[in-house]
Amino acid sequence: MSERTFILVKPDGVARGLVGAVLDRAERKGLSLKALELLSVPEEVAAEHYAEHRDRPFYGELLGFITSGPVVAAVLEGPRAVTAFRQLAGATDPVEKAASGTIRGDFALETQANLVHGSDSAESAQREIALWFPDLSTT
Ligand code: RTP
Ligand code: MG
Repeated sequence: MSERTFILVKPDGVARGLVGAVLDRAERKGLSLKALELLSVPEEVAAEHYAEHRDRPFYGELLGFITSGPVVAAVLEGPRAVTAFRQLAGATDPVEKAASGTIRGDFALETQANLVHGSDSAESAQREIALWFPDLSTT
């Protein structure tokens, strides 16, 4: 059973030229691209995307960061795609928690500027795909 996940290469990843490295790891894992776009994130999309963190102390800073430069948004598909990409990304804290061999563990130093986002559940993926790629068909 195939599923879809939503991912971002965050502004730090685009600025550092790591888009190819991220997509390369995802594709080599076996996930396939269903949608791909380079864009500046509208404020409303950023706020909605991270709505679950609305009450956290870092929310304002997080919105500032995610809108600070272009991102690459993508939809990936494959068996257990949500978990598969979260494994590739590694834990949120790239130094103390992310294992080496993961994207964050190998390429990032900061908890905020941690290069990538990946949906954390199939429900989140559905919500995020509808938000970022409203025209993408579900078939
Ligand atoms: P993401 O949603 O971006 O895929 O990351 P995640 O699931 O691993 O982590 P989450 O808890 O959802 O946090 C979302 C993003 O907010 C930033 N963050 N900053 N300063 C802090 O303590 C802090 N905690 C989280 C990170 O950019 C994190 O990826
Ligand atoms: Mg998250």
